Amino acid sequence: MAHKKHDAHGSQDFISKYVFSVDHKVIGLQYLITSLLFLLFGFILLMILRWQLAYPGQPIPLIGRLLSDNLAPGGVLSPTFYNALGAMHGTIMIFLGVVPLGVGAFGNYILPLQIGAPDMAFPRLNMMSYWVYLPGGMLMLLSFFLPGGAAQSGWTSYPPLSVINPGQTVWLLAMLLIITSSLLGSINFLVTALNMRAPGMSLWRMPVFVWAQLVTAVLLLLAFPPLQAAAILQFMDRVAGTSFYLPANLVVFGETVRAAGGGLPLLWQHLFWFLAHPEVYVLILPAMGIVAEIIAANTRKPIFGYKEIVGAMIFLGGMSFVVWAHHMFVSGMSPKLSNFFLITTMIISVPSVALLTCLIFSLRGGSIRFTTPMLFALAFLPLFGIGGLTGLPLGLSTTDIYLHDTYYVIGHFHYVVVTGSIIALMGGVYHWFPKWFGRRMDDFWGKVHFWGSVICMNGVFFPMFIQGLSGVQRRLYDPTAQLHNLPTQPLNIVSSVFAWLLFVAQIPFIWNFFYSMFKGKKTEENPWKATTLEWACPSPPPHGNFEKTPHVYRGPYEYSVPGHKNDWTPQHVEA
Ligand code: HEM
Ligand SMILES: [Cu+2]
Repeated sequence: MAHKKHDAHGSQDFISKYVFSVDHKVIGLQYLITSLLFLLFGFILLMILRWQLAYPGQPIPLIGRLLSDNLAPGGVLSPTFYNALGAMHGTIMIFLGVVPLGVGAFGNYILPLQIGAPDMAFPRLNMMSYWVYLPGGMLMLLSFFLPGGAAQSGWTSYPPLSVINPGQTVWLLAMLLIITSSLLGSINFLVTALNMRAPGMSLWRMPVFVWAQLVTAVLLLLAFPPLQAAAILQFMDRVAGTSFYLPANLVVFGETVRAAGGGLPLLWQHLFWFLAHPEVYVLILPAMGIVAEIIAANTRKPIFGYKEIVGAMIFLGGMSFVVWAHHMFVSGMSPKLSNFFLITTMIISVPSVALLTCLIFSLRGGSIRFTTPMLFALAFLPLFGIGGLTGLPLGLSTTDIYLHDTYYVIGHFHYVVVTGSIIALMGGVYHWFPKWFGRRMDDFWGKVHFWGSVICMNGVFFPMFIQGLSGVQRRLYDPTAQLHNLPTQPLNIVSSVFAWLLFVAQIPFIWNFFYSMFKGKKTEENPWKATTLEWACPSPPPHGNFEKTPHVYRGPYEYSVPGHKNDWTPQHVEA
């Protein structure tokens, strides 16, 4: 049912085609460009912050002069601006960068194609998701220029700080928009994957990437409403004089903050982490889906344990709702309760290990093509492994009491989100670029980008484990103010130098991306000789995607099947 009738989609002038578009492909690309820009911006914030960490109290060359006097007097970052950089970095990277990239960009573009659908189930809702996300993101950035400044209470916005710190009101408003956008999106993804599959595309014939998006959508749909509610309550505490989170008789600088009070700061932590733990899987599941697709196409064999991978994803999604308080072991909960969360956390590590093991076994006996996307997928495996394994000591309440709020935690989750999610998403950009633009990215510069990124990422984040183990706290403005931090202070310089080099390593990518978009080598429908349906329509796919609705005859990864003509048999090919 490739729809010839376009009136269902409204007219096709410039604005409705490229700006307020209802086509999932255009919306996917809008998300792609926007989220990449946010990632870059969040990264630049961190490069400024890393100067302070490496050379505490010294003026920042060049940038220091550009910043106004109240942010960086004499070119030296002020402590409050340092906090704002940290908080905004975290918020931007997670809510405006990685999630919109993994779900908004990849999910939107690839999912309908992989299930053989002409578009998302609700194209207008889809457009609205983007047009709520973008203003939300802009509002978030705008807060830097407002009198109160940007949020300073970390990406977790813990009360009581968040209720009394300036800047947080706009942060909350922006979050309400961003959450709304995700909710609208997740409904759309669910209905699309469940209802719009081409004939023959049974659930067990859906590519791993589609499953990953489906589980992700369920997580978003169930986890975000509590945070939405929690954020509204915090907003009320700030502007309407309520006291859901402010404890009674809170004293700041010798003065009692408010006559009222009697709220529970801990309530926020529960509501927040009930979202934010599943969110971790929202960051990583699309990445795993992408890695599976890339590995299948580049080993020329079916991925190992397709059903086990899908089962593990579903189990992971379910379990992710009963582990949240492992972020709160030091909040004074009873040992019985902390044991419950310790045990569920150990259980959830099982499907994660199973998933990774399946992906590693998929390499066995494959005739591997070391293309640029494949290099990213290969790097993902051990590096995400480090991220996952270093999480275990954080899940054990005894060791976490020492490690909590140290740089070890920063090291751990950056291995997960940077050498995990981001590496995979980068691989995905190289993998699907030919589909998006009908042209290829340059392989040489792709490999330069790959090696530069992988080496520098380890250089940035590995030292953090050592710092954390030796007791360096996170969110420190001046690490040298405490004697026990002095021996590891040189590692801060190592980390920062690699962070700046990491930025340099992104330049070939940015150039390659935009150059190839217009001037790259032209490519046909299926340049990787892959089996899934997105490769069965032209590159880039026309409005409505498929000339005629494909019929699906087989599973997603029939590579090197004995007796078949080629070493790949696409899903829509009859025999
Ligand atoms: C690739 C370059 C990146 C570098 C060099 C970097 C570095 C850092 C550092 C040094 C901190 C600690 C800041 C402090 O002392 O307060 C930090 C915090 C954080 N980062 Fe990153 N990061 C990067 C990417 C990311 C990504 C991709 C994400 C998420 C998807 C992320 C999420 C966070 C979060 C949530 C925090 C905690 C912020 C807070 O304390 O409120 N980072 N990062
Ligand atoms: Cu968690």
